Amino acid sequence: MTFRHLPVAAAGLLLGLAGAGCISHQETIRRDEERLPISFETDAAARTFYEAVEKIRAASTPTESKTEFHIPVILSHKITTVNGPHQVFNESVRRADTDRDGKITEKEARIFADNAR
Ligand SMILES: [Ca+2]
Repeated sequence: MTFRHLPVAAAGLLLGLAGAGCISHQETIRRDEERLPISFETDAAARTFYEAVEKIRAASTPTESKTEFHIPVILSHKITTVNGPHQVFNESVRRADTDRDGKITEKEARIFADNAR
């Protein structure tokens, strides 16, 4: 092999490594949490709260985080974590139940719905 064959040899080595098996791993993890227990003072409070939660859910894009790790040619590792719908519900309960008594009153539901985004 002469000096002018070096680029060809290097390219061949890279192709050989790639052909020998670039380890590629891709995974999606769906993460959710338990729904918080909550009660409602009245049916109207529940209806107002749930309508506001749906409004928030429709307006939000799912939370997603990505972890990527690469060693060129040899290893590629990618993890995507997607948060589930209970997180929106639980965050809504925490925002709406302002006195933390485990019950959403009509007033709390109305204030929450007026500020739902
Ligand atoms: Ca309350």
